[in-house]
Amino acid sequence: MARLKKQRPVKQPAGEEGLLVSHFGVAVLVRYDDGREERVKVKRNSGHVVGDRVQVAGERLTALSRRNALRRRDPFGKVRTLAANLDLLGIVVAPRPQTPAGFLERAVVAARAAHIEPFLVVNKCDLGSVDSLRQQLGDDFPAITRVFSVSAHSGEGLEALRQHLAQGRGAFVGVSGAGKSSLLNALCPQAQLEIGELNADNHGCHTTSVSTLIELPDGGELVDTPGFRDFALVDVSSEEIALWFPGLMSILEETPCRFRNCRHRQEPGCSIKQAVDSGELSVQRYELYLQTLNDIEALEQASVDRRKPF
Ligand SMILES: Nc1nc2c(ncn2[C@@H]2O[C@H](COP(=O)(O)OP(=O)(O)OP(=O)(O)O)[C@@H](O)[C@H]2O)c(=O)[nH]1
Ligand SMILES: [Mg+2]
Ligand SMILES: [Zn+2]
Repeated sequence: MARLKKQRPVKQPAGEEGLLVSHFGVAVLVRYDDGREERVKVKRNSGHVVGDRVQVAGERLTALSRRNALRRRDPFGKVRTLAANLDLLGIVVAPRPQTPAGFLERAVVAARAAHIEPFLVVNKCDLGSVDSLRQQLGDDFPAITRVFSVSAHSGEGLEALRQHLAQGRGAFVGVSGAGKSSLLNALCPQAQLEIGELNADNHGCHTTSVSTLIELPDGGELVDTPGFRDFALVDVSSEEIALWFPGLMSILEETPCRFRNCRHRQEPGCSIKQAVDSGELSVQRYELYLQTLNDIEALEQASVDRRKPF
């Protein structure tokens, strides 16, 4: 008779459980469930991010498993995790500084692929030039249920945004200078985050350098993140991308292409190509999709090449 192997007890990480609310590179700030906060040292690039549930035992910090994480690739190709365990992603734009083409689309894809609900925040509504931006976003992102027009300066539109954010844990992303920290301060005056002026070219000055999770007075939590100019995708394969891409997703849901693995370039029976030909999908949107697809395929090919023997 086979002897039953003695089962080893599963080792539980001991310590007090809390939430990682800020990351300073070589230390993190942990908020415990009773509201106390403690700074704990970590190794640089320890992999812990804001939004992680952690256990702290003395100097040792262990991250518990995540439900999701929002990741992007920086211009040097390095994968950056912005925050973990998110319900909502607010993509903040403003008439100035302008948001580069494709930023919104890729941020929406990253959020949807991670099961995070994206929404748009059009900030600086007090500036007269905001109407055309608002109109264009309404046309381009019809599948996004919520577009909030707000002003951190005048307070316009903040009540509706506050109610939306009360649903769970969210994060703001956007280019430097869009007004993410200003909005957080307006939503939660105790936050007292640093604000930076735009430079002479109407660009932000990368004022926020660390992500911080703020508890909102009317419910919900919100992570302020440092601004960046491109949302290059991680976690999304060339096969999946169209399924999440704004404008393409709804067409594919209604009329799937003939081939399940269609990349929507030249394949026969492609409903995306048909939608471009009929004008249902704009050429600019389609080109943004192709550009993003090319980028992802190049990364996939590079990773195949790395695995090849010499
Ligand atoms: N007119 C106007 N200006 C605003 C508004 N919100 C923010 N600003 C200005 O925009 C500039 C940038 O604001 P920040 O809040 O620092 O922008 P940010 O997105 O946090 O920038 P980073 O931390 O660099 O990513 C500041 O000069 C703010 O005063 C607004 O509602 N209206
Ligand atoms: Mg900021
Ligand atoms: Zn197709």
